[in-house]
Amino acid sequence: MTIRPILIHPDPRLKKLCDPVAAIDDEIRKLADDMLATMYEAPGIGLAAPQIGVMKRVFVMDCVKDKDAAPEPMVLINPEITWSSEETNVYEEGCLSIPEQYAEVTRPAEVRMRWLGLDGQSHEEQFDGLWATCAQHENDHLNGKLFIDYLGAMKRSMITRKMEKLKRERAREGKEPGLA
Ligand code: K2U
Ligand code: ZN
Repeated sequence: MTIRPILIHPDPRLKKLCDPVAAIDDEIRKLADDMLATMYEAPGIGLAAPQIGVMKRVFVMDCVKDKDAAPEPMVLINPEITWSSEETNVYEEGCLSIPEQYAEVTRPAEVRMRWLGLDGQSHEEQFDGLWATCAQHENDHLNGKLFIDYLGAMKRSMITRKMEKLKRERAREGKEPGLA
């Protein structure tokens, strides 16, 4: 597996609609493997393919919080939200593509999702708590939507300016080429 560089906002690839996966082949299996490795290394509890510059409808998540518990890596291919609760939850979200910026986002408290697994089978599961928040955050990435898109224009532009500054600094530090 390979740890892949994570794109930093603003980046046009983070705003694109991703393409459905046509077949579960070795390329997709390698992508999922690299995404899980990259997520755990970040560390994060979720990661979407466009965050490493791959415009495919795939995200991974593992929201197990107890570090002594066994990890529960999930790979969701061509995911769809088939139901979401009226009841909402507010969570202070972050994003690996918008480092060190956090803001409260209100989302449905529970969602039911259907997806294709690496096993080629269709899966359907209902998520609540942090799993529901993360699944919706990752699904948004596949549609070019970031958590800052739920904020007011002022706060969003302030965060975007901070990220542009961070990218300029990283470029000046001469980070080895290929790091996003
Ligand atoms: O998609 C991503 O950038 C990974 C996100 C997933 C996530 C965001 C908000 C709320 C839940 C999940 C995070 O950066 S992973 C880091 C993290 C870890 C614990 C709690 C919240 C965020
Ligand atoms: Zn994110």
